[in-house]
Amino acid sequence: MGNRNREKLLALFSKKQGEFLSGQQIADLLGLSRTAVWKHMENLRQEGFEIEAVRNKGYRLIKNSETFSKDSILIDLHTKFIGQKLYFYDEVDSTQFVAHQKISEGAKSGTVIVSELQTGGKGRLARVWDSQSGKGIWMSLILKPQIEIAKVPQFTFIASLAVVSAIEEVTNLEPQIKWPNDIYIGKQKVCGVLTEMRSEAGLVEAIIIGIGINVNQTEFPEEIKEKATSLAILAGHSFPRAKLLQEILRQLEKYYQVFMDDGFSPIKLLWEAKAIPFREKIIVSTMQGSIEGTAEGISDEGVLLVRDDSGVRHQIYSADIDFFSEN
Ligand code: BTX
Repeated sequence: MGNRNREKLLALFSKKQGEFLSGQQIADLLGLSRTAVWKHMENLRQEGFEIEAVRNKGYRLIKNSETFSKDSILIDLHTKFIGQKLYFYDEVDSTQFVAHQKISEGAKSGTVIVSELQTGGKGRLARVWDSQSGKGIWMSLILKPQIEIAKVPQFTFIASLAVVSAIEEVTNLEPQIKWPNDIYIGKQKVCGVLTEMRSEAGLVEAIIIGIGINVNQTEFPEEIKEKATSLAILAGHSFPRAKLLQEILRQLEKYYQVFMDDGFSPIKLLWEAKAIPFREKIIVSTMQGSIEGTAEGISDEGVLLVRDDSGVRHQIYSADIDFFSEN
């Protein structure tokens, strides 16, 4: 099927939101023969779209496909800009790398990169992010807000909040944010967020938010099988990834708008309600070493404040904290 016609057809269905479109209407609008329309429907069905055909009424799209594809994500996304430009790959090294390339090529704010498989998925500090094929959501979002560099870490809060809200919306599970960039359910990790930045002459050129969610895995590699879990393992059934991804993109757009309109304060409040509370006494491990002290919470700028035992207050942007060892 010609790509443009297929996109137009999906856009038409999306606009009609479940109503019937007659074969003749479709043929006229797309400038195709009735036979060509019929062929397009067959192709879409083969891809997993459920299309109902009724004599004298025409065709309608019953529900979103269970398949994970560019079309199944875009068809009823209804965002203003986040994800409206979407690149979908079968395999990449890391969606973060692709995002960097796309920025160099002039990608617009809101551009999203998704891949079925990452061969070099990465976490913070060059750690490996296990990105099995066909099971998870591995995505990067490019944003180009005009903000100071100091505010960039606040985007990890926006992203975590969006992911938690989306998981809550689509599943019955209760995810929680583990500062700074992980999402846990119970004591196991289901998602990691990696916020990167491109800057030029002291200004933010682009922010790249990488999100990895374990959705339908049933097993994990030995090294992480204790600490990692998936939504499917916890719920006992799999989830349609396109639906979850759509919800994530909508929530990202919502909280991004809140941030742009009203700043970090409302994000911080909402984030705190979804976060695992800090233990009073914590050990914070950073690249520079570890600090033992009292957690004083998140500042109005989004940094963790820790007072060490000699009374000195430290501002921590990113670190590893053990939240669970005493339980
Ligand atoms: P992080 O550094 O906080 O966490 C990385 C650590 O998490 C690893 O060292 C490992 O112990 C554990 N881990 C690895 N894979 C998984 C997994 N699938 N589930 C649970 N735990 C795991 C977190 O970094 C940020 C991860 C961002 C991943 C996304 S995917 C799309 C985008 N592209 C890309 O390359 N990275 C981001």
